[in-house]
Amino acid sequence: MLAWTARRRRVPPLVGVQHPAAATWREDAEGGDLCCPVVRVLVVIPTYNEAENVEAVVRQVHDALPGAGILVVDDGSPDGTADLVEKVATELQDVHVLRRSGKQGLGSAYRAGFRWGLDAGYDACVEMDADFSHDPAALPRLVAPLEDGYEVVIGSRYVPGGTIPNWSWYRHLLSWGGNRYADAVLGLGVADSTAGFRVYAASVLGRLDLDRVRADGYGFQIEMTYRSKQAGAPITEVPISFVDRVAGSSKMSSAIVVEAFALVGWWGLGRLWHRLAGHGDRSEQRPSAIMDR
Ligand SMILES: Nc1nc2c(ncn2[C@@H]2O[C@H](COP(=O)(O)OP(=O)(O)OP(=O)(O)O)[C@@H](O)[C@H]2O)c(=O)[nH]1
Ligand SMILES: [Mg+2]
Repeated sequence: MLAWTARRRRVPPLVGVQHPAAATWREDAEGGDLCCPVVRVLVVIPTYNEAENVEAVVRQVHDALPGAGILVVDDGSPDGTADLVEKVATELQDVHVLRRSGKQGLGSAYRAGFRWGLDAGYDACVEMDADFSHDPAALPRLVAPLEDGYEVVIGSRYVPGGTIPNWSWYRHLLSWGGNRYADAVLGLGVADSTAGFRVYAASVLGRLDLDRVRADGYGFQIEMTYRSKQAGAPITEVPISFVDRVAGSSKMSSAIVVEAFALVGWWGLGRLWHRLAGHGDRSEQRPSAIMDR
């Protein structure tokens, strides 16, 4: 953490996370000598009716990772969320809004945000909710493993140190059960595959073929984990505290839970078929036809 801060100071315009795969070598502004490779991080925040949260979350993300870009992907929120972000963007550097028409789902918003980030040349994209369930102060810890060559970092509630302080027993059961189910069926080897606070290196996003990712909500997080694993990405989890939103309303629905359950079952069948056909465990191979159907 200390080292991370020190490196960031050497290269002020960028988030100075060392990354073995990073192609960008920057010249030290003062000395003129070659400095460490740095990763340009884009924090992607999907929003739908988050007027009560969005300005504060953008400011806190900016404070936590001053060199990072921020992209809010808003689906035409009737409450004026996008306008609020545009106002903050006149004040803070590297803050952007991607306006889309109509609510198109969380997965679709992230896919659009990742494509935007890849086109703009960022080296890593962070996924983060706008409702303060994901603490902006945890961002430096979340991006730090990029230094060690990890391509996917998951902010996990189910590794030692991870907590969910104020959930009902019902939400606990749903989330924990969903995770165990996805792990058992898909062999993910990850404690929290439904977590939505995570980082992807651009290298893995480029290998994934985002056009083929189809799920939304929890299913989207599981699918991205599965596809990342198949793409051979080194994945790690860091503990986070996940708190329930205080302002605004949840967009979670039973349809999102059913979609995740059904898709995991479908992908699991594909995995089983692949094994029975004698192709071994396909959890680290290219995505199957069954997944893409
Ligand atoms: N662009 C876009 N953002 C969305 C959409 N649905 C939800 N979001 C945003 O995605 C983030 C997560 O949504 P939440 O409503 O908090 O859902 P959740 O975190 O899965 O569920 P809770 O635990 O109940 O909060 C928030 O920032 C939402 O504003 C959508 O269709 N489009
Ligand atoms: Mg939420």
